[in-house]
Amino acid sequence: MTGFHRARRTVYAALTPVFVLGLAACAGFPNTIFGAHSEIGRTEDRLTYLLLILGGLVFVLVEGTLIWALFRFRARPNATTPQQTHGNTTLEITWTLIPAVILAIIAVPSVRAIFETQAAAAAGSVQVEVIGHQWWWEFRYPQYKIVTANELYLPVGRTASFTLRTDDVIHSFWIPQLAGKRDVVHKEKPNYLWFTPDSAGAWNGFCAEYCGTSHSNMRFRVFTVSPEQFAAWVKHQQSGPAFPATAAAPTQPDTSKKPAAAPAAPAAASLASADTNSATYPRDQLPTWTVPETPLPTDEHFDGSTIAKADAGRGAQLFKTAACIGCHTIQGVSPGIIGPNLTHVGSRTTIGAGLYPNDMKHLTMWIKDARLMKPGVIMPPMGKGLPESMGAFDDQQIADLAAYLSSLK
Ligand code: HEC
Ligand SMILES: [Cu+2]
Repeated sequence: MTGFHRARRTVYAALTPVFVLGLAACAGFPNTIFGAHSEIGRTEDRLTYLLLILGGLVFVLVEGTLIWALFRFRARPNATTPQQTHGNTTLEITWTLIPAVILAIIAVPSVRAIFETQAAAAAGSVQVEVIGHQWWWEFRYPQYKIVTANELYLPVGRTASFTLRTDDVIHSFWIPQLAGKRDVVHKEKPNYLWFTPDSAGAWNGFCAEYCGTSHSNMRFRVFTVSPEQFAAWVKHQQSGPAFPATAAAPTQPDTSKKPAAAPAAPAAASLASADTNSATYPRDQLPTWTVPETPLPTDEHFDGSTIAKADAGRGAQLFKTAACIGCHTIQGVSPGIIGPNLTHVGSRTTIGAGLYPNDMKHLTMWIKDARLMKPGVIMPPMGKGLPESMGAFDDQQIADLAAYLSSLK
């Protein structure tokens, strides 16, 4: 192989990661930070690119010089000692000045971005109070008197202004495709973040600050919808729990197989009344990356045959007298605030902070033994005879409870 060929091969090998990175940026990687869908995200992107390009230039120059020097002054047979120098004022001034100039260039857009992102949010923004809990997210919309969990709805084109607080340890609020991340550090000293989503869609959100056992299971979903859909969602969330349902049997089919394929089945069609349908993000349009595929614990067993016989009415009665009421709010039913508000839990696409799809299969297993499903959670097992159980429910009763919760659209 000639030197030229070898050099060409080296260049190709070096370029491969660059191409891979480039592809990651444009091929719709679900959690990419490149190509953000909000003005704040784009400001952050521009800074990132600038730093990447300038840093890349410095890297190539410095490494290039180093490699050139290694090659040029390599040991040769019979070589004499090269000319020795000590100190070179011109060189030293040059390599002090160049970084100073680069820093000055970087400082201008950095400081501008700091002022831009720290400015007060536009008037008329949607206010959202975010409260981080180990290991789930509470979302309050004070303007609309809505309390919900783990799924955020935002109108496209209107600024969303977040007040970030934690109930326990430090968390960090991050929606890579929209903007962020920002730490959630204190109960009384909130952090702030605002951005204006510019495209409709469903996005993944994460806790980005290690916060204990289930840190990696502390996710959330963001649905950016048209202002009309947002208004419908608000109206729906403000209404009381959907139970008791008027006519249709609230018993839910097992939709665990393929959430995306659901709408064709007649059973699935009855899941959402016309009202909830327009108020929630259409399940058949959920991008695959927002449908969780967390494997179920193999050591938890639930008698799936109980699901077909589940009765939401019985479940509603059970719920009222169970320990659930001490931890969960269902508007007009129970006052608990330790866990997520369940008033409209049936209209969410996931449970356990984005960990599992919200269907009868996962709901029943969650209620039976949440700690097996998600390590470290406060919610105790509710199944009969389980260690530390705060309930003594058999599988049929758990299926009834789950049917009741899924009816709370
Ligand atoms: C000691 C408090 C406690 C009790 C009792 C309790 N839960 Fe929970 N529950 C929680 C907490 C905390 C979470 C959030 C866990 C997480 O995702 O980290 C939770 C989560 C849930 C979720 C998932 C909600 C979501 O949006 O992700 C459901 C459903 C649920 N609980 C149902 C029940 C039912 C039904 C009962 C009674 C049979 C019950 N819980 C009893 C504390 C409790
Ligand atoms: Cu966290």
